[in-house]
Amino acid sequence: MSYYSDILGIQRTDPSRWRLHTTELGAQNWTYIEDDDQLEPNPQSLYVKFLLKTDDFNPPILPEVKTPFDAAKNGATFFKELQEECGTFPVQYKGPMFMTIGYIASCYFTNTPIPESQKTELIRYILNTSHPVDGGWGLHSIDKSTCFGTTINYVNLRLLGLPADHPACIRARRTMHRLGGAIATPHWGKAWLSVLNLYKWEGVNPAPPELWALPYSTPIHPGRWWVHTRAIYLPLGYLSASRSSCEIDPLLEQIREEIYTRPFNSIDFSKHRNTVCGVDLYYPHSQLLNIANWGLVLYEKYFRPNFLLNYIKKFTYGLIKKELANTEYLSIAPVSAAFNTIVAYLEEGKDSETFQKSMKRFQECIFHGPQGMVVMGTNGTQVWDTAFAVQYFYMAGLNKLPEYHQVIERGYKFLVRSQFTEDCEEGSFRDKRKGAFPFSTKEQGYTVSDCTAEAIKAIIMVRNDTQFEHLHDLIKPESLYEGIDVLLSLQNVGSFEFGSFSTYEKIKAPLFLEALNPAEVFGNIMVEYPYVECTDSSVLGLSYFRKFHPEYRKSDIDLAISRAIDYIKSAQEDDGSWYGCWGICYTYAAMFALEALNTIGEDYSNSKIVKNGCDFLVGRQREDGGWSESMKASECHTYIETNNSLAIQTSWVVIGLILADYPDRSVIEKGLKLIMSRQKPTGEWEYEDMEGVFNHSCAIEYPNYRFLFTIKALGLFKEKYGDIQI
Ligand code: LAN
Repeated sequence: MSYYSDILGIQRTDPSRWRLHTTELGAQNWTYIEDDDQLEPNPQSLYVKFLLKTDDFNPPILPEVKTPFDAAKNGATFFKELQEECGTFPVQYKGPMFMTIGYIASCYFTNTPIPESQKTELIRYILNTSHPVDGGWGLHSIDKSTCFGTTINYVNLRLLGLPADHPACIRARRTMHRLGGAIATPHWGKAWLSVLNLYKWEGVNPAPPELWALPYSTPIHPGRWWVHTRAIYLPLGYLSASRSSCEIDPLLEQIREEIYTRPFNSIDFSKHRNTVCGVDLYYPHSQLLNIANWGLVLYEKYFRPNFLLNYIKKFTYGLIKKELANTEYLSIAPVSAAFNTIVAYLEEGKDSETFQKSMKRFQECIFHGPQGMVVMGTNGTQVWDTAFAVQYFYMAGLNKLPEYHQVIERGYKFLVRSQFTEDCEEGSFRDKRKGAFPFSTKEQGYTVSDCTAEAIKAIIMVRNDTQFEHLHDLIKPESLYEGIDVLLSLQNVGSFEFGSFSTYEKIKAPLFLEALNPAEVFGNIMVEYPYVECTDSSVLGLSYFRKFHPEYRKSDIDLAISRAIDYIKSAQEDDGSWYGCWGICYTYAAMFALEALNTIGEDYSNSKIVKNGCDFLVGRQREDGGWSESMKASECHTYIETNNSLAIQTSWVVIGLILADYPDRSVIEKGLKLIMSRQKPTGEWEYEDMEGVFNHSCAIEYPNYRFLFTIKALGLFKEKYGDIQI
């Protein structure tokens, strides 16, 4: 089955045997066909051939490009082939290097075998992403080597079967020891190592599940935290309070002796709760957190009565069950999914439906790609990317050409199917979601403000198009009203960050709670924050809805939009920029802000904010007409470029400038030329650099952006100036 690649000596599987299955609701699963007879009856999709660069992927050379619109059409012709029948555009949503440990640890803990083909490709991905200089790994795939990344990925390799004397392990071990050894790994690393019995729980800062039993009115109640942090600390609290670790075995004994700079038994772990490698630290502990931890350690050691521990375990497991029910056993994202799976195993056993289903659905987060397989940041990007695809085909005027109708139709149908039709279980600390939309799939179950707004906008575009009259009734106006109700309910109108929108919920606790952020490697994880991009998208969705449905809650929507616009204006920095939290970085946020301001008629000629926003961008145009920003910009909150211009960042700026009605067209044309120069004769744009980020420190790829935003930029130009040569 396996053969060795000639150059690197890394074992790999046969790319022509992999198949990707997508369901009506966008769930993605990979299978490897071992049986030769099954190959022909199950042909490989074009997307898989493209992704894995199989020998038989030969896209046609498209007509020569003369105008920006020609480039948009060629791009769309290539891109449409990547769509699945269910309407989505799957991608390997990779970047974070701390997700795979969850899968490996939960399989190891529960004695669940990993299929050989998957094992081979998981190893290959880790080896292919090791740092070229020192053989370690970072928090994300383009990071410097950190103690966290290096330790957990070393453990991954060993548990996946790579021998300790494999050259990659030898190099990684050297780097790990240089960074202080596993003792210096941050909180989440210590937690995973403890689950695997490679570290001791007494050396992990407490994550007391008792917090869940506080009255909800307490500002630090976890139900008020950011949904991800809450979801992770719920099962982590359970596991750390019950000191759960898997059984020790000879392999683990060996690893124990490999990952530290001293013999395992000579380490007093309780002294190392706060030992964290300096290279890893993005958000060091506050004094407040250190004091709280000190008190909690004493409480756990001397004062926590057994009956309370048992009660709280039952209580938290009840909440985990609700989370699993609300997400069809997926959990919000893979970090908590892996912890939840282990807790389900401990509570209900290996044969239980809860454990089996969680384990099965975890597979949807594991995605193949040219470098191998990896656990992604979420179970996909389905709704977000599809909403953009449908919208941008309209904005680029591609809806007028029949060859693009199928893409729009499939995308629209998928979006309609992805709307939430059920609310969450009572007592889940979740808000009303019926009518809203997620980032990935309906089954994942979490409302996101901007995803709701962008999906509603896309759906309305198709519903207004007479060419698709036969599809209008797939969704009733009342269902859109429900979505708008949820969106309006998400605006921060209390005492926090008035007028803004956050990601999944309103801000529910004071922002200074960040002082209790225990994770060390991320910023802004404790509570919801105001996000300018989420606010911009919400304005786009609301104003588009208002235009076509003036019959519904018009005055509420007017008020929400004007409050949101005030927030967007107040979020602009003195130099005219907006800091982007989910894309890299200022170029991303500027595009959204300028588009939102455009919807209320503000442009370069009549708005100082828009003028300053444009001037900030134009002042940073490079010699070749493009723009570029590096992940460092997100980390350091400063505009920092990369060596080369980038097609995506250039598209973001061009879109912003076109929508702001920037008067000097030559600036825009130079940008467009750069975008066109990067397109291949097949219509494709290739990967250039990281596009996305989260929590200020972790980079993540959005592989569809290189089609979505380029097509939008090129098409918007043609819609404004005509199909002209530049
Ligand atoms: C995402 C991906 C999408 C993203 C946008 C829709 C682009 C954004 O506008 C709102 C926030 C959201 C939904 C988002 C939130 C955080 C996520 C889920 C991620 C960046 C993908 C992975 C990340 C998740 C938190 C990773 C787990 C790690 C933690 C630090 C908790």
